[in-house]
Order: sequence, then C-alpha cells, then structure tokens
Amino acid sequence: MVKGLITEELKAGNMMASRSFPLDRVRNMAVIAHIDAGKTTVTERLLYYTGHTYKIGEVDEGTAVMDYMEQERQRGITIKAAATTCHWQEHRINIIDTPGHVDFTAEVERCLRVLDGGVVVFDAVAGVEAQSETVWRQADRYHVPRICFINKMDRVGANLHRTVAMIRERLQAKPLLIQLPLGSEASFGGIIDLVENKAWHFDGKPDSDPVVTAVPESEQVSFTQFRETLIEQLAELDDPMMEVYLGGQGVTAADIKSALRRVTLANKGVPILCGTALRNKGIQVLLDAIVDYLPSPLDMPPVKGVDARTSAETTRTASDDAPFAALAFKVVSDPFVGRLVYFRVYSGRVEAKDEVINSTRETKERIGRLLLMHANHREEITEADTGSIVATLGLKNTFTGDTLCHPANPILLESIRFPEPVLSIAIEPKTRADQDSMEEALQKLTEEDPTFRVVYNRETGQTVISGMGELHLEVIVSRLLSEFKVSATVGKPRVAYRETITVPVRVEGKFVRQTGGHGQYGHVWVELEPLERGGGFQFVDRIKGATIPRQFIPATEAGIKEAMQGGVLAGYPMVDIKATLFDGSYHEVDSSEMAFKMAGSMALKEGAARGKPIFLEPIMKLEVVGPEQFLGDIIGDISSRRGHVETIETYGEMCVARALIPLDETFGYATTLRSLTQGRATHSMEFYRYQEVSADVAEEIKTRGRGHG
Ligand SMILES: Nc1nc2c(ncn2[C@@H]2O[C@H](COP(=O)(O)OP(=O)(O)OP(=O)(O)O)[C@@H](O)[C@H]2O)c(=O)[nH]1
Ligand SMILES: [Mg+2]
Repeated sequence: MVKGLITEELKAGNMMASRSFPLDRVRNMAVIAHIDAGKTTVTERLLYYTGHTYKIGEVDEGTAVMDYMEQERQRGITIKAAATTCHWQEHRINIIDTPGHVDFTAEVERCLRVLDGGVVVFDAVAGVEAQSETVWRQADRYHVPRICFINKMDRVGANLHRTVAMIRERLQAKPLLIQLPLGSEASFGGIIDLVENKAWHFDGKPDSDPVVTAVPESEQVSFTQFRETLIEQLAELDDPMMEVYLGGQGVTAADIKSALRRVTLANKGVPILCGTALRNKGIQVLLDAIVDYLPSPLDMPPVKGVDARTSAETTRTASDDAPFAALAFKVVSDPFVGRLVYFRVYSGRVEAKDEVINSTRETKERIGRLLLMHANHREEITEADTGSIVATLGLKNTFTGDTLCHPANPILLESIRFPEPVLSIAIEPKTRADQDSMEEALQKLTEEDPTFRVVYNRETGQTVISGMGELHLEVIVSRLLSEFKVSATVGKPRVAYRETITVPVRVEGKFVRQTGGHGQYGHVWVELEPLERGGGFQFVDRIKGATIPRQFIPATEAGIKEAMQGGVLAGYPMVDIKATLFDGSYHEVDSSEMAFKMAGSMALKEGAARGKPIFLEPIMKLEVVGPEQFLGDIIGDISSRRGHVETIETYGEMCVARALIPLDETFGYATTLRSLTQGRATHSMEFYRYQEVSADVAEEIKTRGRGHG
C-alpha cells in the first residue's frame, strides 16, 4: 500500500534536536468546513495513509483518533480542535482538525490565526453550507491559502460541478478544478488528474494501492476541455503561466503545478479536488496536493508585531536564527499531565527549560517539558524550532493569545479576537463540596475556552455561565456533571442581554468615610459616552498634574469596570461605554486605591442611571436551506419570531433563505422547522450583533427578573 514515502532517517531525525525538516518541507494546515462535511473522516485517512495510524478511526464508531473527548465520541462531532503530525513525500504535515458547529467557531479562529494553510472540505451533495461560508471568511481575514476537497462523492445527489459553482458564487472565490470524477455516486471510483494527465482508480479497500492509468478514451473530450480551461484560468492569474501559454510550445505538468502553487499562495485561486474519505478514495492525491500547493512557513510574509519595549511596529522572519517568538493559541487542562499550553513558533527556537518572556503579561515564564501532540498522545521533544506547533507544560501565567518570546528581544504579536458569549445558564451546586469542585472545574474550563464566561451573581446567589449557543452550554454542563462529577441544578438557557447608555453624561463619584481613625477618601469626575455597537469599554485618563495621584487612576478604572458587570436596568452587563476621567480630588492621608475604586464604581452607577439606559439583545444570522415548496411557511414563521428575511436564493430545487432574528426567538426553532418542512430543511445560526430592543420587549425583560449575566 502507499504509505508516506518518508525515509527512516528522516523519521528518526524528527525525534532529534537538530532541525529535522528543512523549513520549506513543513506544512502547517487546518481542516475546516461546515459541520459533518467530513473533516475528521478526512483527517483520519490522512493519518492512515501517511502510516501514522495502523487502523482507520471512524467517527461513526466513536473510534476517531482526532475526536478523543468523551463528549465528541458520544455525539459523533468535533468540539475541540486537535493537533497531530504526519509525514508525506518527505514533508512534515502538522494538521489541526477543527469543529464545524458554529458554537465552536472560536476553535477555528485560533487555528487559522496560527496555521499557514487550509484544506476546506465540502459535502458534494450539500455544496457550500452556511458554516463553510463563515470559515471561508475567517480564512480570508487571516489570508490563509487553501485548497478545497469536495468530499462525499459517493453519496446520492453528489455533484462536483454544482459545488464548484457555489464556491464561485457564494464564496466569491476563483475555483481551479484540477480533477474530474470517474463515475458518480455509488459508482464513483476514481479521479482524472488534469495536471498530470492520468487517471487514478481506487477500489475503496483501505489497504489497496490506487491504480494509475492513462485517461480513459471515453473521458478524453472532457479531459481536454477542462484542462484547457484550467490553463486559461491560470494564465489569467499568473504572468509566468501567461508567457508559457502565449509561447505556444505547449504547457507541461510542471508548468501547471508551479503556477497553481503561486496562485494558491497569493490567494488568487483555490485548487479543487474531489473524493470520498469514508470510502478511501482520493486521499493520496489530496496529500500530494497539500505538499504541492499549501505554503511552508517560509512562504508566509514575516509575522508582524510590536517591539515590547518601544511599541514600534516590527516583523520577524521565519528562521531558526532569529530571536524566539511564539503565539500561545490554546490551553488545555489535561487530567494526567496538567496544564498544557499549545503554541506556534514564528521565529527562532526554544528548548525545554528555557526561560522566556510572556510579553502580553510582562512576566517571566520557564518552558517545561516540550511535547509534540498527536491528538491526545504526546511525544516528548527537547526543542521546538521555527514553524513548529507544540505544547508545553509548566507555564502558569500564559493564556490563549499571549506572545512568548526571547527575553532580550521582546515582541508582542497580534492576539486572537473571540466573539462574546450570547447565551447563559444558571447553575446551582447541590452541596458546599459541589460548590468548591464546581468553582475549580469552571476555572479550568474558562482557561481552555475564551468564549466561555462565568459570573457569580451576588444578588441571586447563582453562578451564571455564558457561551456561544445551546450546544456549547450543553457540552459544558455535561462535562461538569460527568467529567468533573459536580452535582448541580441547571436552569434553562437564557439570552445574555446587555445594557448600555444612549446619551453622554458627566458624573461625580465620591466615596468619603471620615468618622474617626483612618478614613476613606476617593473623589472622581467622569464623563460617560455611548460607543458604537461592539465598542466594548474604553477608558481615557485626562487628569492633569496631581489632581489625583497616578496610582489611584487604575483603581478608578477597575471600579468602573466592576460596576459595569451589572447594569441598572436589570443587572445585565453594560457594554459600549467610553469613560473619561477628567477631574477629582484626594486626601493626603485617607485616600487609597480602595476608596478610588469605590468612587469609580459609584460614578458609573450614577451615570448608567442618568444616561438613558437601554437593553441590547443578540441578533442572529439565520440561514435556512430547504425545498422551494416550503418557502412560504418558513418565511411566515421567521416573521412571527420578530425576524427579517434579507435574501432568498435558489439552487435547483433548493432555496436558501437568510434572515436576521433575535436569539430570544430561536429556542425550539429546530423542532418547528422540522414539522413545517417534514424534516426536509436544515438551518444554521450565527451571532451577528447586539441591537437595541423595542419598548415592549424591554418591559418583558424587566419583568422576567433581574440579574442574569
Ligand atoms: N457517504 C459518505 N459519508 C461520509 C464521508 N465522509 C464522512 N462521512 C460521514 O459524515 C459524517 C460526518 O463526518 P465527520 O468526519 O465527523 O465530519 P466533521 O466535518 O468532522 O464533523 P464536525 O467535526 O462535527 O463538524 C459521519 O457520519 C461520516 O461517516 C464520505 O466520503 N461519504
Ligand atoms: Mg470533526
């Protein structure tokens, strides 16, 4: 069988300290797609055909190597991105398999931030689905070059050309078809290679070698036509190819390959491959394409950052000789080994036990053991060089998005931005012991997951956890109850409303206690202004001279921030506010950080009340795909839920309706949609933005009760 063509020396070299793989032979890539497109199934095949695993893992049997969490195996979906490494054609491929469900979109975000390339998987029947579009945009944002694998070619209704058309139209991409299918649906048995001018035949048995033949006579016409199209497309996008094309000497496979590589790396086009991972067809060719067309760390522009000492913009080139710089992108509390921090090395190298700086938090850290991760298995290494994706033990103060770097050359890399959680659930532990173990568990879970928040509400005595959606919270609650063995009563999911102000106000906060002994004195004047949606919180210090001593200013900010955790309307967190500290006074003896914190907090509360406060609610982007005959009912239902249908598109008999709808109106939507359409429509939802609620909804939120963060 065709296994990774890696020589034993190279494999052995990989374990040693020296750079085992020239940097140009490293590929760091993510597998991204809509839920259920087959990312994990593809990844399992990549591992099998590169000789990394000896038995194919199956999602449906709960044996996928990459889906190793209990929750993943039970549900048959990926929840956490998992990293692994394999080798093909003397290249090292670091792969991260990501989840497709929209609730776990932060996992995709952080992977795309640190990876160089992507394999985007599509279901050949469903084509471009809502979440494929979301991950595509995420990849666009990070300029990640990608190739597409149109999977599930064995399914009834599979259609390569329709999917390619959707990639062109819905994703506004330049698809470059480099393969044609041989046979279709159940008889799909191989691939015509438009680049190499040959045909690959697969019998579907995992251990059979593909049989390579000339392009069959019956396929010659379409082969010639599609190859010509490919060459023309490439000539349009790539000058060297244009020259070859116009030269009239004929275009070779090598010409096409090098043009495809340049075009892919420049994000001008995306090579399209097809196959079926479940039936073991097309994987070896996909591996070749990963090596041929996806970038090595050397192909990427130098990573940008700011010098941590001077704040001047700077860059780092991908080289082992440059000073060490890495970005932490994931923290996992492993029950066996402890706190694992995953990072990507952008420049330089680092050894186990090296001292480094966390420039985000301005602290020293010592790298502990260094580990190469293969899903949940670990391989100990002594050194991580440029381009590596590794995990380390022993970092106490490093969190997702932090930069690690050499003490003599501190740099701050751009962090990773995560969406705000929109849904909450209240949980009440049953006993005191449960309270303690729950706090510990929640602490670990928040460290792992930047889109998960925990707020303890003093007023109600409840702990409120917030996340991205129902599934996200459900998984967390299941983990709390089964993995961490906490007994607790769990409430119903509720919308995480926000509060904000609508007019600027100037307010005074004065905290004075001067009854004998050592008193308290804090006094501030703050201007509060509304920010645009998504503006979060900004603090501006406009204190001149010594009106307020410098050390009390951060305390004032902290007080304001703390008070923002519970708004005046119904105790929801306040957002989108700019606070400018412009005046105040202090007392030689009685002033303290505590007193200024109180003063800040009082000013905010006063300002929130006077600033014409409003509620904000999360609005979701909803996409429904279903047969045209149900369109009327689907739209009617959306309107009755305070939703607005924005666009309707038709692909054959399928309609795609896109709408904006308040999250609060979407509970139970799946069930309604199923009964409206006899189960023939699917939907997906994604957070869009926060928006002011109407007066009657505001009344309703108030009467529902206070204090849900
Ligand atoms: N017919 C067919 N089914 C496939 C193919 N590839 C994957 N599947 C099935 O599709 C389902 C989803 O596969 P996964 O690999 O879990 O998909 P995923 O993209 O990793 O899903 P998430 O991680 O949950 O987003 C499973 O039931 C697979 O067996 C294929 O080529 N053909
Ligand atoms: Mg998966």
